[in-house]
Amino acid sequence: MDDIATPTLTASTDPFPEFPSDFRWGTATAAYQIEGAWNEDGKGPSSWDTFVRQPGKIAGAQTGDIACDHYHRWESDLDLMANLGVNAYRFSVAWSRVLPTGSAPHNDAGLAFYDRLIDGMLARGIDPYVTLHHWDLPQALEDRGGWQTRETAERFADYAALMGERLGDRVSSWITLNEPFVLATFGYSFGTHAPGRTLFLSVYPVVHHLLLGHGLAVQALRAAGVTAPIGITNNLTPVWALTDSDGDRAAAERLDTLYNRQWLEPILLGTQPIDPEVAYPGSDTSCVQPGDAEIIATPIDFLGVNFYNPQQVKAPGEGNPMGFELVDITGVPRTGFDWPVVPSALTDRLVSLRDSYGDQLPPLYITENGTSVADHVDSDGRVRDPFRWAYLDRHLRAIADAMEVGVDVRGYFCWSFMDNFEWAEGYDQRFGLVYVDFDTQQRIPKDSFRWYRQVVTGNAAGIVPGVQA
Ligand code: IFM
Repeated sequence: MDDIATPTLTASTDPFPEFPSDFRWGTATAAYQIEGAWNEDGKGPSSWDTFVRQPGKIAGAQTGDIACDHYHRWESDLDLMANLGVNAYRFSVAWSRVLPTGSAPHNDAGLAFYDRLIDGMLARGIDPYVTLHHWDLPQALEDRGGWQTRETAERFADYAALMGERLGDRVSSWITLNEPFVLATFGYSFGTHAPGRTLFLSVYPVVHHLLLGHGLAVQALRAAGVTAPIGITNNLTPVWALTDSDGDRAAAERLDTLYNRQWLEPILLGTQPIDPEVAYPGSDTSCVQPGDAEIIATPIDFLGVNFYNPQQVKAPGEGNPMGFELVDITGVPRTGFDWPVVPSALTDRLVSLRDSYGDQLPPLYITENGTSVADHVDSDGRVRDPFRWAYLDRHLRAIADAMEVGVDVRGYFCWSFMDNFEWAEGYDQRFGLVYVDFDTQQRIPKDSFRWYRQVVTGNAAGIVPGVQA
């Protein structure tokens, strides 16, 4: 019998902490997850358009062909976002919508979509935070090896330059890559995300070219005249050892390096903490060229942190070449995805970033945080999601705790504005503040939407946000 009940999660009844008056309050999405219109107006195919068509890859054989149909509904979606009261919105550009084959010539209709979207945001008082690459690589580049090749890093820089020239007069902040760890690991190592390659430990060229592409893109944006802040978004998390044994601690160090440090330190410190020959046996390491480390370390203005849950590991069993084994974190609430909820781990992660990197750490933004819930529409038409606003409440308080001890956090972007295509899980995991009926495309603001509106419009200070019907 399971005698340890999973704890429930509730919001705090204490008054909300005060956030700075210039704090950025936002929500986040990504192109493939919401836009739909996968082959309209000259858009070229992306790695995700291809991947979702392979049998068995996505739950229920779902695709992002239509997704939230945001490509056609962007105006009413922005109206709803304005109603939420946020002052910032993080979205991504679909590279193959603006450059159908990944490189010139560009597609005017695709560029015009992002012009309209950005102008629509500015007209509503919402600052555009643009992610250049949230995993949907133009298929033409993937066909030539994708992020395994230096060519993709170079084309990424050309694309960044085009975006800088075209949108640079209106974009508030630029994010080069979203979660390169996830793209390299699930896309290229294990193949559960696009492009579905299974390089396993031979993945090092992908790691290197993603970092290089980031650095080249920062330089290209600057060369295009961009003066707005530029950063990168990493998913960063504490990695706990199950016990204090040497084996478990070595395993934690190994995953911490792969998950966090290998993506941060080349950028912040100019040094790669892994020796690729050791960390990635079997990888071709000839991809590293003289001068690459300097390009990767091109200064950035902020670091985007995506946080969902901590990780726990133990020493690997015999024959496991990964160097760690994941161990479930028990005794805490769990999300719809069955992820453990530990808000204090976010405080720890933010404080340890500051402690580890000191003056070399730029200001931070929480560029994603949120939870999936098995939401449903009640008979009165309302979507009650107390778990979600409790999750947001607890994590915002965790961020305030880190700020209290001096960590420089400038903004928070809730993942996600609306329910959307959750990659290999299809539409089964709902992360939105807005419920989407994917049959009718009806949008229904959830209780958490009203809760978050109170937080962002009151700047959170001193209120105990609740939810009205
Ligand atoms: O939906 C994703 C997003 O695209 C990247 N970060 C994690 C989210 C939830 O899984």
